[in-house]
Amino acid sequence: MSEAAGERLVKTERHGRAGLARLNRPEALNALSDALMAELGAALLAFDADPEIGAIIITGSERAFAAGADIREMKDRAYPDTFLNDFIGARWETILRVRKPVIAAVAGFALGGGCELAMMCDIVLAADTARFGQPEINLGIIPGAGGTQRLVRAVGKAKAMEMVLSGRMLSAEEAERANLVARVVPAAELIAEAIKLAERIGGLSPVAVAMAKQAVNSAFETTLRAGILHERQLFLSLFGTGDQREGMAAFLEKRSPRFRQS
Ligand code: DAK
Repeated sequence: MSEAAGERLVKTERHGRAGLARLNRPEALNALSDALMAELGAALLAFDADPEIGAIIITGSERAFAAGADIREMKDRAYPDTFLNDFIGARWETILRVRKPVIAAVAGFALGGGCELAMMCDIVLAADTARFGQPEINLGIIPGAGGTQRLVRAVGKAKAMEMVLSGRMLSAEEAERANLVARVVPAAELIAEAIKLAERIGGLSPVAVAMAKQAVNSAFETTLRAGILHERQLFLSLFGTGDQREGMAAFLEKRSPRFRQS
């Protein structure tokens, strides 16, 4: 719950087969407190377990997707407690347990942990107002939720090094050029576009979608050889599904497929 007014820190909405989780701490630019991360994790796992939902969207406000982990909460932390409880790292990694596709719909600031959260999502859609950065160096720390690793894989060493060492932010346009985001859309259309994308994915074969996500993540996380072997196993196993037979029959019968969605 939010500090003020007993409001939830993460509000959820359903739009057809799209589940939307909206970060709701506007007064702190959606700073990612422990309580917010716990609510976000619970919302994501609930959508993941819900057969009516096919894809998930995380978004923030017009001004900020999230301006990072909560600096007020972090400022008095001290080693070795930081090491022993790892800032409750498990809360930050709940998103990695979600099998359905997760889309980050980013408007405004996505900084520090906010940029890291977006990078943990499967697809990043950016409003033309979005700004991405890893400004931790200004606080005397470095990124701690994957920023030095996922950013390098997304944008390459040169740009990642500049961002991490200097804290410089990227505009939405620069982030798109650098392959940090899939697409930039006008801010007014961000949520509608994200829902359209989530609904499109959510209408496809759930098992094929989950395996496609796993296979692409293998490219990000393993060697080429291991990734290709993983892809092959997933590909072959899809021939044990009704959705493969339905998808191919529908193509040949020139009709829309009716995938099993639960
Ligand atoms: N934490 C707490 N409060 C924040 C905040 C943050 N990250 N960002 C903004 N706020 C608050 C401000 O304090 C201010 O509150 P009041 O003063 O009104 O009470 C309110 O939001 C509005 O912010 P500003 O007044 O500063 O607004 P401006 O438009 O002037 O500036 C800004 C916007 C985004 C440029 C600025 O707020 C800013 O620089 N914010 C901090 C950005 C930042 O440094 N982010 C990185 C934080 S470090 C880990 C997990 C996560 C992490 C690490 C490890 N593990 C699991 C191990 C992540 C670390 C980080 O993200």
